[in-house]
Amino acid sequence: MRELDVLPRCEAETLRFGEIPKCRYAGSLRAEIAAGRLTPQAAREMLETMFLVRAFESLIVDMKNNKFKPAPDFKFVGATHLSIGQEAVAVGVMAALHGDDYITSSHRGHGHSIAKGAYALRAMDEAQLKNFLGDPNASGTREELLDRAMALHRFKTVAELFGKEAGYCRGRGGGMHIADFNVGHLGANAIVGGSCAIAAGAAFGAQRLGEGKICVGLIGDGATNNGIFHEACNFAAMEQFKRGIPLTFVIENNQYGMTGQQCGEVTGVDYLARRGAAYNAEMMHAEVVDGMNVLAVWDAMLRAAETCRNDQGPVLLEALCYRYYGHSLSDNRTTYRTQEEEEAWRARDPIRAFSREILDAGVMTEAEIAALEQQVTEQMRQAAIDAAASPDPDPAQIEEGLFSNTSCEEVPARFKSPKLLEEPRRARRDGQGRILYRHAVAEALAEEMARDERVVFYGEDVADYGGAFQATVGLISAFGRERVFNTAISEAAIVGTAVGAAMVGLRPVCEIMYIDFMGLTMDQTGNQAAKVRYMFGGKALVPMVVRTTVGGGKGYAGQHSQSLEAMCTMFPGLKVVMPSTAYDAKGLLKTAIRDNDPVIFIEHQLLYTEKGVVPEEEYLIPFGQANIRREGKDLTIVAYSRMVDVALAAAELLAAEGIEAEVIDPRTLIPFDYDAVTTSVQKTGRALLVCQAPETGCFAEHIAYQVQKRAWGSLKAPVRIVAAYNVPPPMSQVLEMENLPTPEKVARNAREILAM
Ligand SMILES: Cc1ncc(C[n+]2csc(CCOP(=O)(O)OP(=O)(O)O)c2C)c(N)n1
Ligand SMILES: [Mg+2]
Repeated sequence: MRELDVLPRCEAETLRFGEIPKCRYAGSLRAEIAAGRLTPQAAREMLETMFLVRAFESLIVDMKNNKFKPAPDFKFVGATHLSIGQEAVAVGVMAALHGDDYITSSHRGHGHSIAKGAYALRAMDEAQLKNFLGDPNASGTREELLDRAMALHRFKTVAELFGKEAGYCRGRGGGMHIADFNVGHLGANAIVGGSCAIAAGAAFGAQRLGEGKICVGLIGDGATNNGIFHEACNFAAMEQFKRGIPLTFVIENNQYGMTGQQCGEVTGVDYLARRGAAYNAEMMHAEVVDGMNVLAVWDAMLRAAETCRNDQGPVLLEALCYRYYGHSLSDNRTTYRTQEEEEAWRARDPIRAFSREILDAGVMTEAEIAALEQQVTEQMRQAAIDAAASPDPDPAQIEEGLFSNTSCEEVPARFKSPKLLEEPRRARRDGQGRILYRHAVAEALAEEMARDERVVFYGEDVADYGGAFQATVGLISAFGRERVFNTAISEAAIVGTAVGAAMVGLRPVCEIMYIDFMGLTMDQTGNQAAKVRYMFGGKALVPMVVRTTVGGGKGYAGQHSQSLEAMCTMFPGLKVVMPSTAYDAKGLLKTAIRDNDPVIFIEHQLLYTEKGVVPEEEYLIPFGQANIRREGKDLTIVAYSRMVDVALAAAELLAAEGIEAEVIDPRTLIPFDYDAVTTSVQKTGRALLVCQAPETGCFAEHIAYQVQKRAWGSLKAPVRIVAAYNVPPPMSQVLEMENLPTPEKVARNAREILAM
């Protein structure tokens, strides 16, 4: 039972909101140096980093205009989302962070990546710099090592822009999807808003892992209108988190989405910081900052970071800034904004403004500033020349890095002995050693949570209630609300936060009540969970599990009865599991939780109350190993999840007629045990595939193709699929039964292909 009662509270009153500070920073470099908050060296580094960002992006402009060619026959391809004009935001934020804090970034993220890398390197000791250089025996002073590391950082950044093997993501991501996990950069995201829940999950994960790190989610003004932003803000501000999540969203408000104007057109608010009022009584400590002033951004971010480190987050900063160029270089920006507007912002140019501060504070002379700019420009050009000459990725390695194919064999000592409120419950075995499928699910979770403190479990109604299907009853009493908690009805945030939390080292298991609701998560599932490893160069581990369920047969109709597993199998990078028995459910779920890759674990609602023998001793079932449920020589029936029972019943009917069907349950769809199916079809010569999804686009179509590819010479008849009709699941019992495969239907199809 929860600690808090919800009593009636209907007395008359006026709800009030607090104040949101706007552009309150009144400092100067001279004053910051005098106060000891900044050193002259730190100021030089701020200027140098802004020059670096601008030099990198000016290079892109020059390459696009053919004013600069890093190699004689070089042709620049790829996105050109430039942040020229916005450098103070990237640099002010990164200058205020610790080297190992996390960030997420956007499609306009060159500046974030360059500045994050530069500041992380500056914070590294000699051993860390040598590690970054990939040369443990590197010689030289720390200054020399840092110079070399900065040169490598520039090179790896440009190499990624060019899609080269030496780039940060081995040319799999490019400039729009750049990440460097070595320095806490969890990735730029070309899905507008796509990173919001990842940032919230990373902050949540970092807090739970107790490493003192925070996460900054850098997003555009346009991203704040996307649902995932709101879900992520709500997730981060949930009151049940007794400690505030160490998350700061920095909205880089450059006034436009692509061309849609934040103020006066596509939102109803003058300042996006106002949105903080929607999420908690602290209004997420919202603040509007002058994003053209690097010191103002740095000051606000320092305070935000402190708030986060004191467990008082989340924080919402809106930095007002301006994108000098169009959305990309193919947008000449003349149709939607005036020259006067551009000039007014350019007059507040962040680099020129900070150069004036530097002069005024006596940190550098005008000549020194000019020389620094010149030096940085030349360094960038040299990086481009070197990158252009470096090798492309090897086409033979195109598949490399998709999965880590590793699992957690040994739990680090720190997480080995979780604090338990009580011993996790074991289901009572019946006389034959059987328990319910749903109890097998709960046992797997309980065992893995007791094994490894990094395993947390959350979703809608999973805590006190134990989930819509009662599959997780009892977990909260054993593990407490720190590790088992309800979320809001925010499917996208449930999956997205799991991605972020997994990327920083937690091992989240989350629940999406019905697979029908996976549609609401598809960006987080297909564009994020599935891609963060491969797209970022095969480096991330994403040890997360999404548990979800399929139904059918209960009269729940179109939006609660679909079999959408093919919606998950179509994204390379996800493993997809569909257990058909209690034994498999337990062994496979335990494997899924230990797996270091993202797993979509699909349970069947009608199997929850089916019993199966489940040993009390620990066991795991490896992925990619089919189970031959019945041997036979006449035809091969492949079925998964509840359809295995249908196939077995069909095999019984056929056996009565003297037909021996072999029934294979692949158990995991990705990876799929092609060998088991191929070997069987080579023996029987006939393949019948059963699934309860509509025929068009179902996973059985993929199996059919693979059977034909691998066992063509053995086939005596066309491969046949028994699937649902191409209609949404109807409610009427008569129609629903007609729609679903039955033993009779499977047996009839078997007879037909045997007659061919
Ligand atoms: C979900 C999604 N919708 C649309 C796009 C196309 N698109 C790319 S950038 C962009 C504008 C984003 O605006 P904002 O968040 O303010 O970032 P900015 O480009 O201004 O940095 C749009 C619409 C996309 N990439 N992703
Ligand atoms: Mg914008």
